[in-house]
Amino acid sequence: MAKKTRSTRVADSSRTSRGRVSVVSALLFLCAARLTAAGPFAYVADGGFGTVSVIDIETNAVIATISLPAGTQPGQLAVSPDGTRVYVSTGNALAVIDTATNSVVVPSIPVGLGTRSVAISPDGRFAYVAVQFEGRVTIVDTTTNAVVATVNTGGQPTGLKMTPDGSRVYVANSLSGTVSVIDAITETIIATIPVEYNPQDLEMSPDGTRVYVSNFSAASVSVIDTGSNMVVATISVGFVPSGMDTTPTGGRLYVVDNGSVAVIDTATNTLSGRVTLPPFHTSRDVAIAPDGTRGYVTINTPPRVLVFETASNTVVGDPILIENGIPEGIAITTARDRIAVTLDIKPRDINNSVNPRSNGVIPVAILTTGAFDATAVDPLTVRFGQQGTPEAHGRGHLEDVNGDGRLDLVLHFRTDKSGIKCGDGNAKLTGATVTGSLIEGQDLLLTVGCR
Ligand SMILES: [Ca+2]
Ligand SMILES: [Ca+2]
Ligand SMILES: [Ca+2]
Repeated sequence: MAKKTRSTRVADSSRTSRGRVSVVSALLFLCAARLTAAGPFAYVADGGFGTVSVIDIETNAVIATISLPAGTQPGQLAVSPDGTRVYVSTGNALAVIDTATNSVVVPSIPVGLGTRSVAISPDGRFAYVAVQFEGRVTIVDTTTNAVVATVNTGGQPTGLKMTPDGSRVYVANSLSGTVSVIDAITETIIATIPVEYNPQDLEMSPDGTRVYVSNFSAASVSVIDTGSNMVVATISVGFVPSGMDTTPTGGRLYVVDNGSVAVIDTATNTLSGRVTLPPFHTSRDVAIAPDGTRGYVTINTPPRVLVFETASNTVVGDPILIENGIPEGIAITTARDRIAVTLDIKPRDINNSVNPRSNGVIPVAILTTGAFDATAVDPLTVRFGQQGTPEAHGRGHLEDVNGDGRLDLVLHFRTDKSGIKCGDGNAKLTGATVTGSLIEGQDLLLTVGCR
């Protein structure tokens, strides 16, 4: 938050030109550094235990389980357009997760009773939350994390999406069987469109020309033309349709219904296939990977995420288990680049010897090179070792550890929390810069004192 409140106005011209030089050199750093991809990751809200599970969709492994404040019931979530934040609706509040560290940065922004879908404006400035039992949409300023406006829709709003140009918000009202269209500038309702019984989720085509509404009690999907704000098609699907997602190009719409995921061809607005789920699996929501090749379905009972192939419409691989959970909403981030940084475990020790049984700390330096400025790293974001332990003192210090005249960042990590075991040959570090660029690095080590 500190970086958002920091003033960026620069008065005198000498400082302006210096600012330009540093921007240019920062760009040179980025161009010269090697990049590796991070993600994409699926974030799954677990309504049972108040957690959000993070799945690396390259490997389908659960890489983190994030605990939200006690008593919260995570339901739906949305990723910010830049991929740095996930907003989770938790029952009566909104929580914010930092995707660089997979930690909760804002535990609770109270917005009202019965929070459902969340949408983030294309510029990342505002979060829109459907608040079912208050009959309204609450608008949160993401820089101050404060409620700035509410728009009364009535009719128990559940699903909600914003147009890609950020001009309008479409809201499905479950009780009144309508969709409200909110003008984002005036924050007023400019149209109310009747759909069928009990609309739940609301999706938008990537180009913003179509809105899809799953009518839970009518076993149908309504298609709205956003140019005319009229229903242009109603498509029959299975019983109790709920969560939906489109392919990245918008060619297909996936609708979770009773025992399957219905596949709709959006050019003809017809049912073109089905992904059959195993028996007695209660599905809730679906998200399509950014490359469009796979879909991820959350299953309430038994608690898991199933993966299907969009080419064959069949479930593939093993289920991803969400231990003891009740998976609800799912959202997938796009892949982000990680800058490869140079590490020196135990500066001045050429052997990098580590005793895994030690109760002490391991010093690790992130080196400043021609390609990377280590002083730009935010020490609080850094995690080290197999277990991803944070910096032992919550800060780092700057020191030129290799005598090349450039300041390096020195951090300390508790050996017993690092997860380094006898026989390990290297250790990894991840983190982010103060401007949100992801970093990753590793160095060799030699375990000692193991006999
Ligand atoms: Ca959806
Ligand atoms: Ca060393
Ligand atoms: Ca140095």
